[in-house]
Amino acid sequence: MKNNEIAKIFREISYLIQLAEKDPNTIYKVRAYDKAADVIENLSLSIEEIYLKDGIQGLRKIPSVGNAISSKIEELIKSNKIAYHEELKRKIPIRISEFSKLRGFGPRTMKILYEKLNITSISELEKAASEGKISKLKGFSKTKEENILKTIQLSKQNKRRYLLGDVYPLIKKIEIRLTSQDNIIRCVVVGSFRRMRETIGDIDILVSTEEPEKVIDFFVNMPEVVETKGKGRAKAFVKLRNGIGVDLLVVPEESFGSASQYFTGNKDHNISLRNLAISMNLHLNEWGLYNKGGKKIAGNNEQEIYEALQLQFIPPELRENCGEIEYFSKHRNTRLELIDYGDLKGDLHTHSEITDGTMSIYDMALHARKKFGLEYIAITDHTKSLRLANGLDELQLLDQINNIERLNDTVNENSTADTDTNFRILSSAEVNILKDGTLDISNNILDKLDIVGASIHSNFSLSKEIQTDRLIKAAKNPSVDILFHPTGRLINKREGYSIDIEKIIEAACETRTVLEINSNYNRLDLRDEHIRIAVENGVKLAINSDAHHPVHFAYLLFGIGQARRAWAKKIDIVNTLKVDTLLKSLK
Ligand code: DGT
Ligand code: CA
Ligand code: CA
Ligand code: ZN
Repeated sequence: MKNNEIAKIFREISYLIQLAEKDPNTIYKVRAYDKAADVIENLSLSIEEIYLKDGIQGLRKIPSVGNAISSKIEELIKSNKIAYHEELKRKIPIRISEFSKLRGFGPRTMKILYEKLNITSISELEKAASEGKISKLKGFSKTKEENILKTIQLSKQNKRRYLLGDVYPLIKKIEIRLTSQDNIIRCVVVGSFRRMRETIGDIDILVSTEEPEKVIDFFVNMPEVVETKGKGRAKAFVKLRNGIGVDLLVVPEESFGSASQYFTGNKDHNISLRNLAISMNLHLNEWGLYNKGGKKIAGNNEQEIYEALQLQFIPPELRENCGEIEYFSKHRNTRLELIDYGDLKGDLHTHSEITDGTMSIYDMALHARKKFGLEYIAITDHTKSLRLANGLDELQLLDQINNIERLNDTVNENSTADTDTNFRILSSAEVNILKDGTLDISNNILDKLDIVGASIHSNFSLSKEIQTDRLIKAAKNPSVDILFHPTGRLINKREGYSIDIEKIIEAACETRTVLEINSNYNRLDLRDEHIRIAVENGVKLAINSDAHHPVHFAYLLFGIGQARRAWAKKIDIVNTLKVDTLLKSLK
């Protein structure tokens, strides 16, 4: 029995106690089960293994696991159930696992619904709500009833999408683990992950092997797997601890290319590609590309499939059916010099501990250079009107310029002979754009900085017209080189302030202001369609991490993926330039 299954049962017990027992002392019991569930869920060692090795004594060494809990665990491992849990379930026949997926149905609400209306399942809840029975209960209203119906609808669609950056490390770990299996010939994570979409619905993994059964067995038994939803001879579908689903597809080696093409998608790209094949008297599916006589003419790798269809290889990020098939068939011999994952030489948006970052300027620089191979970073600490982040005033900013000048010597003194280029810390700031479009630091100070970024951190709800003018005014400011995270959106959390993005792109073009692609995976701002408009209008872009800690330089990967999806070329991105050329190219 896995840790999270044990934890789930303890949580159910806690929930049921709150429904069933009237004794006020039960609160301690409830807390004990909740705490144990938390600890067990986050334990890296397997509870079952601890028990098998050290028995009940071993269990008691786990924090928050005392005599009562440890004997419950023993009971669970030995008999696969806990008598107390079964007894509670008999008393209260509510389907807890259904309600735990719904927001707002804690034990207190459920107790009322159960006692007054005898509701035990979501379908009963839905029925009662649509018959108007819930709004009649004390403490409930018509609005509450409508919200219940809405919540049920949403949970039915179950459209949770995961942020790429939240699942990226986990997916890479699984990909590497599978790739290193002896009986797996090739492995690639396909689907939206390979296309570097900003959010991922589910993970799709493709492997080729001569031992499908063994590979599938290995896959469904990985430690991250909490539930096997389906298992066949050539596929498996599981759920991971964090809730995301994974499809595993197993193909013979000779179909690996066509299958990776098919399962990378997207669906519309596939349909267009298949139609192109048909127009050439060919047939394309996940097993291969076939001619009229049924003979397979390609399938081992993607390259040969695209070639046989008289196309250049189309990078996965571009496979969105947004003109890529037409483009790559017309331009078979010229390369689209897309921005690539190793192309960035610097990062123009980083924070230090002086404001809301967590490391010294020196450490940020050192990590950027040593761990991420960058040649320069701009320290863009916040300015004074952002008090929450200890924003710098004019004098502190001038101080920082001097400090950075000195640090530039230190950084390069300590460098080893194997680094031939000098590292450069640029003095900069993330200046606040005030409500009226002016900045909170005067231009004569800003002009002493190497580079200036400006962004909005307040007054998000102005009208579209005023908000647009506000940003345009900032772009027209001769001291402002870059507009940081231009729309202010947070994926899945916040729409961003309302602006006319085309007008802002126009203003950026006229004033030669750079627009940022903020690589923080919560932002990815600008978004792909806007980047594409910017690129088409000759506006330059900067792909920045907005790092508040050195590990955040890793976010640059997501910004690059975003830029590629939007067809941005290396020459469109200013921080692919060497630092001197970059500084000369700014307005
Ligand atoms: P997601 O999971 O919502 O983030 O997006 P995808 O693109 O990963 O979609 P998913 O997981 O449903 O399917 C993976 C790929 O398999 C998809 O990108 C294209 C291919 N595929 C799935 N269903 C179909 C289909 O009905 N027709 C075609 N041509 N391809 C499909
Ligand atoms: Ca998927
Ligand atoms: Ca899928
Ligand atoms: Zn920032």
